[in-house]
Amino acid sequence: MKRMFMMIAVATCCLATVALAETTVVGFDDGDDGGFSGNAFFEASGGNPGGTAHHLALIFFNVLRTGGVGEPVNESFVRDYSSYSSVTFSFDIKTNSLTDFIGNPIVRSIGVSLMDRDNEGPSGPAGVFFELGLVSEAANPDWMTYSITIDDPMATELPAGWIGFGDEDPNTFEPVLPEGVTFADVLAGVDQFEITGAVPGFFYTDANFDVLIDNVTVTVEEGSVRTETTSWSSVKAEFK
Ligand SMILES: [Ca+2]
Ligand SMILES: [Ca+2]
Repeated sequence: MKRMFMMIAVATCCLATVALAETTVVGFDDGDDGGFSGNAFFEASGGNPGGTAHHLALIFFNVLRTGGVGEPVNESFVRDYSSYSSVTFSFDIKTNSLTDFIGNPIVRSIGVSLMDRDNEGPSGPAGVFFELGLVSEAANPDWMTYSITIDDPMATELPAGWIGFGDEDPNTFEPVLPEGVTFADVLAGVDQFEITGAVPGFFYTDANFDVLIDNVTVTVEEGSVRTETTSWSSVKAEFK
C-alpha cells in the first residue's frame, strides 16, 4: 500500500500545467489597415507609435471593424473562440478633439462588439457588446489603453457588463440576444469584430471626431495544458 502511494505521488509530481497564449497586435504600420475598415483613415504616423487609425470626420459615431459583409477580414479577430480559456481585447486611444456641431466639447462611449451573422434575430444579427469607457479630450488627452478580458468564452449567461443584441425586450425595448442564442453561441461563431461608439439601443447625432486608435490587440489563452515529463511506465520501472 505504501509503495502504491509513492508511485502515484511520483507520477503526479511530474505533471505541470502550462497556459499557452497567442497575441495579435494590429499597429497600422505604414498606414496599413490590418484587415480593418470603417470610418477611420489609416495613416503612417501619429500613432503609438508609427501608423494609426484616425477618425477625423463629422460622423454619428466612430467604428473600426473587421469582417463586415464584403469587407476585409482579420482572422485573428474573426474566429471561433470556443476552444480558449480566456480572450482579451484591447486598444490604445487618444482624443485630439471631440465636439458637437457648434464646437462644444462632448463625451462619447466606446466599446467592443462581436457579431454572429449565422444567428439572425428580429432586429438583425445576434451579437454582444461591452462598453469600455469614454472618449473625450478630458478622458484621453494622451494615449491610454482600454481592455476587456472574457474569462469564459463558453459562458451561456452574459458576463457582467456585456449587452446582447439582435432582438429587443418587448417591455423595456432594450437590446437583448435573440431567444435561444447565448453568449457562447456568439463567441463560437464571430463573423465581425468592432471597436465602436455605437452602444446598442442608443441613437446618435453628428459629432466632430479627431480621435486616434492604435494597437488593436486580441490575446487568446489555451485551456491549461498538462505536460507529462515522466511516463507512467518509467515510474513503474523504477519500482521493479
Ligand atoms: Ca501604430
Ligand atoms: Ca458565425
